Amino acid sequence: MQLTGAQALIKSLEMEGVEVMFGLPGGAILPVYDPLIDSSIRHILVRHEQGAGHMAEGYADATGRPGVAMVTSGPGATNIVTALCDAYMDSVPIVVITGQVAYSVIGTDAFQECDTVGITMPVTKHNWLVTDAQDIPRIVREAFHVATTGRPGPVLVDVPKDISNQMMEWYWPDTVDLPGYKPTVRGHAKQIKDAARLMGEAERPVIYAGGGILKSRAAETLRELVELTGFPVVTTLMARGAFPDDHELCLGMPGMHGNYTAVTSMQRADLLVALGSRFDDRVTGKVGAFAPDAKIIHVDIDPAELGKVRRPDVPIVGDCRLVIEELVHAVTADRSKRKWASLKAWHTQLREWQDRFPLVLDQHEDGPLKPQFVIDMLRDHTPDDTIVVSGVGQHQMWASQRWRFNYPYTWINSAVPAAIGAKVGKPERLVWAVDGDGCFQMTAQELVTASAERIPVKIAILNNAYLGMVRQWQELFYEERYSEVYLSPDLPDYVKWAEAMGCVGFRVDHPDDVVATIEKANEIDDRPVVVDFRVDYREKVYPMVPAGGSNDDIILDPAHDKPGGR
Ligand SMILES: Cc1ncc(C[n+]2csc(CCOP(=O)(O)OP(=O)(O)O)c2C)c(N)n1
Repeated sequence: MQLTGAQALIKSLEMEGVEVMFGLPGGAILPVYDPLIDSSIRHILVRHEQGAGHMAEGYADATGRPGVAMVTSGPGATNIVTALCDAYMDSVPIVVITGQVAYSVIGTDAFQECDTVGITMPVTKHNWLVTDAQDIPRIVREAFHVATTGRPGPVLVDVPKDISNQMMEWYWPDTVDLPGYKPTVRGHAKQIKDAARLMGEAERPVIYAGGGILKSRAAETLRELVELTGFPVVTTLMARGAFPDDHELCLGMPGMHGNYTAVTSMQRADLLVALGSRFDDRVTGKVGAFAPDAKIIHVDIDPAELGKVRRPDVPIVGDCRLVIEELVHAVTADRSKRKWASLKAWHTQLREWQDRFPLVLDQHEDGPLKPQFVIDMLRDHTPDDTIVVSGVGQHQMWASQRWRFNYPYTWINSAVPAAIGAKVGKPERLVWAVDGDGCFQMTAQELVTASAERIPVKIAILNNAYLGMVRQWQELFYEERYSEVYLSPDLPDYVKWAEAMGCVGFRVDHPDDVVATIEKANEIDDRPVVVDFRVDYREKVYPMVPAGGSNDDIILDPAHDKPGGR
């Protein structure tokens, strides 16, 4: 069967099981948008290509399936670079198709030409410039394989316009043959045994669970290991939900804005079992002072992670789920041979820290409205499996700290567009984005997309009239010299803006109205909702470990003696 390259591309995406893609057309990708009309694939027309990339990420995070985005050459391609970089840093499997000027004119500064493969090389796991339409099915198969196997990540396929128009003979490759790419998925038997031995000797162990648990769909297996060993678990920002917050062995989020117990348990640990985590600087603080007495077992699918920041005593390359399964067997065998160290004193110590240093809530009846209170009310008045999506800043840290994540795949970053992608992938779930007023202004135009496509996401703006997290740093570390962080509470008018974008808009500035408004928003199912919560701009995120400081120097909320829940 003879097809054009463009037809072959769409057919290849269908063969890969793609049901939905996010994109925006232009000259160089026009040939591919034509056969899309006859395809089963749902296309969601975004208002800015960055949105397409983040939507693909949100879709991938929520469903575990790769997200797909398609954009044109030049500015279309450069607009999606932020999302590619984000997906690369967060190991999110997305496949991005870009149009390119005709292969015959590449290098002539043709209209909307840019070196997309060159620009995106450092922020993709791999990318391809297609030079022959006959290669398209093979390349698409390889692209999905590379994006979703090993350490997942973004890939990009750049398709010149003349290649899209070129005829090819259709085929679908049965297998993928990439001799240079064979990720190791099973842990080394001796290392697994060594790990079990170390685990049996530990008196103050902590499982340091990272995003790799979610990427490898290992949440269930992790629970088995925890219940077998009694080891407490911290879940990093990328791993929130990988282990249920309501479990008695869950300590919550560690790191710069982690809670006292999670941070201090790692500092005092004699063993860290790092599972799919990368010793990020936001977790370790000053590396030289991090967990000084801890031996390290480090499990990661990416060999480059092992020893990158901290030298492990037992390095294990492999898929987290498979390695944890192997660890469960090894631990069971080891425990049948000898008595493991008692964890009683450690558990008592952890409980004492939790009781002494809970997260605080300082909401007065008459206001001002506290952002932490809004998060608590959202948490308490939404179903347990609600998907929570966040921007970046104070609101993100409060959401991550205070939400009780009891289901995996319910915590996603990158705000409005990622929320839209998540809702497309999981239409039966409630999706709430918790956003800052600064972040909202960066990607809000995608609410037009959500309205047009009837994707009923809900957005809670914690409107503190500032780039709050930056303001917090200027207050604490630049002697309250506030430089370019003021935004204004009512410019823009978020309710009017929401309405102009086809959403329902609400405004809340008193604590008494929070719950009723959340409940009203939960009821709306036919369009997006935006709630402008006017919150106290003076609130800061605590606890906090100053950047570059030791985790031992954690600063607690000055109000920590006041009543509040963990
Ligand atoms: C694209 C981008 N630009 C700048 C920053 C730096 N930054 C980190 S947090 C933050 C403040 C965000 O303000 P807002 O969305 O209002 O959230 P808040 O901290 O007030 O909750 C900024 C600008 C960033 N993370 N990303």
